[in-house]
Amino acid sequence: MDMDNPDSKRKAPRRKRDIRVILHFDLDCFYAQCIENANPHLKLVPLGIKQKSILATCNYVARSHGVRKLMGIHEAKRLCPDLVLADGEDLSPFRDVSKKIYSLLKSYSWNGRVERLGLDEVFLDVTDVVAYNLELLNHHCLEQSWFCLSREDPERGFGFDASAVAGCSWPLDDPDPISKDDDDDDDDDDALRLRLRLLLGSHLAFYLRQQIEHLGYTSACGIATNKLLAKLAGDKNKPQNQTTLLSSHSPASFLDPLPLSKIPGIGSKTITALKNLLKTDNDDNLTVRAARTNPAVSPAALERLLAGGGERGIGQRIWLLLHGIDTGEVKPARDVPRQISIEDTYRGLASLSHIREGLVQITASLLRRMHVDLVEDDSTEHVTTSSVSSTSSPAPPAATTTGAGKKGRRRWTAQPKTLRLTTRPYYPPSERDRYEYNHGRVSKSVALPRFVFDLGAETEVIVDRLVEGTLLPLFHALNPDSKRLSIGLLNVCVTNMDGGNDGGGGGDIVAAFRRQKEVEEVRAVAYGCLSDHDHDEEEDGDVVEEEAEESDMEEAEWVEEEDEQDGMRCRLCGCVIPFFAAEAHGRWHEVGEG
Ligand code: TTP
Ligand code: MG
Repeated sequence: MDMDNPDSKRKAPRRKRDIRVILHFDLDCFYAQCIENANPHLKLVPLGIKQKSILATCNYVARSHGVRKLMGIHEAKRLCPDLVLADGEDLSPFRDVSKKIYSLLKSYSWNGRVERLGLDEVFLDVTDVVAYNLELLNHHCLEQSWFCLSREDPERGFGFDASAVAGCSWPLDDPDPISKDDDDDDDDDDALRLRLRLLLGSHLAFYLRQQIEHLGYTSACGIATNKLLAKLAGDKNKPQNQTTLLSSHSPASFLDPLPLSKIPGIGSKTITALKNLLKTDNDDNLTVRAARTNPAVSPAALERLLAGGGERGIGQRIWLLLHGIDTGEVKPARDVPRQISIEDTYRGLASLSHIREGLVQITASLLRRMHVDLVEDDSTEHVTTSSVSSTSSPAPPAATTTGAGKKGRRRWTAQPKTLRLTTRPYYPPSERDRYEYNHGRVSKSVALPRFVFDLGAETEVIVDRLVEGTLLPLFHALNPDSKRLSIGLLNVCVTNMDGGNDGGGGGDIVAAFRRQKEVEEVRAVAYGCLSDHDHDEEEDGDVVEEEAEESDMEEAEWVEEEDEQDGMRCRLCGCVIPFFAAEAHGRWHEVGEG
């Protein structure tokens, strides 16, 4: 592109037509549905799922009373005095359901491109399934079509009416895609085929939502040609519905009315920069259209504004997002999480014995979680064969029980290499206004000791050894002044999986949230300076990384909104979250890869 030519800077991006069909599933009021299924009598009453003093979510009966996700309990009770509260602190049941639904969707994928986002969202790239079925369509009898779910078994599938889209579509008044005139040119033929693909995608989505319902869960779904549009389309008709974004219209016209903050991948830094450029303070009203059509906004201008942080090409990336273009692939299904992290918050732990107690509890949960997620029965005894696909790392060594062996042979499917401890001081409510949420949050990472992988050892023994030998020394390194302790958060995380398939890939709207540059900027804002701990590396000897692998972090990163006294914007998803809800929201991101 000619950066100096003003015309070239403002041209709408030219692109090859995206012919993919991407589905984005989002479970309705997920935690609430999990609790309702365990207690069916709660289905008809307003239900809120409580985490500390906020609602992680609430069912749609409660929403009809004005109760909302992330609302303070006090406010929710005021709006709906009959609200029934259920505890949502233990995430295990939600994880279990999440895994079931993910596995179900994965079982329908031919190309293995099935990507989770959080606990209740899944992207599926079904381009191949749809292309196969497009060839099978009998255009003379569309109403009685058959959708094949297996290339091998033609009888595995479902009947459907291919003369109409399943569920809602956008725009509503789209003409029947197959009633176009025969004298259309090639471009129109392509457009027609793409619309048919999306129509087929809508029927597959409908069928899959029914399968999820057989497990007891309702969902929303968006069907479009890329991840960005599929996610946003799904939001159009929630709950219990789906929306297909038909491709005959420019994606920009679909995005135009949305506030910029709704666009995944456009974070608060970009919005602030755009506000400055457009000389407006009101970011609530800053729509995609306002940004896209303003003559001052161009890829080159965006690059100049935003590239200071070192990310080259960011101007073009944002420009494409404003036009609804997202080339990010749906990542191949991962059998292991990227990291496992457990944390708890406290009202100022001041003594080492309490800190030890906290670390023991967290580490025990972490170990339990590792055993659930990373250990499998090895009935085949082909212990050298990894069940996890990995191109870069060798398979982890198989581990077997050396004890009584009652549980049979078990093995690690992946082994994390790094252990990270994070702490944050406690600030009493009276002081909270003075500090950012993450003020004082510090982390330190070391190699995860190998004894953790001994499947024959008693859990308590491993936990004690890890706490005494590794975590407490890390804690002291992070908090050298043991006489003035007041700890508000402890987080223990294992990451850097050996044998895991981390999906890789950049240039993706999800990956965009995690760019190292942004994380570093946030840290600079949040902590001021981290260099206090830089020299610890030598002193500790076994410390291998300082603030290691931040680009890997799944944790929510916060930016306090300068103009927003009662909230802060999460850098991962762009949502403005009230201060009191920030912790739960952060935790929600942290379990996202679980
Ligand atoms: P969402 O999909 O955002 O919410 P939801 O499924 O409850 O409701 P919706 O029908 O609007 O999709 O998040 C999924 C679950 O993640 C939600 O049930 C609770 C949890 N969660 C948190 O714990 N903290 C958060 O900040 C958010 C946004 C969600
Ligand atoms: Mg949901």
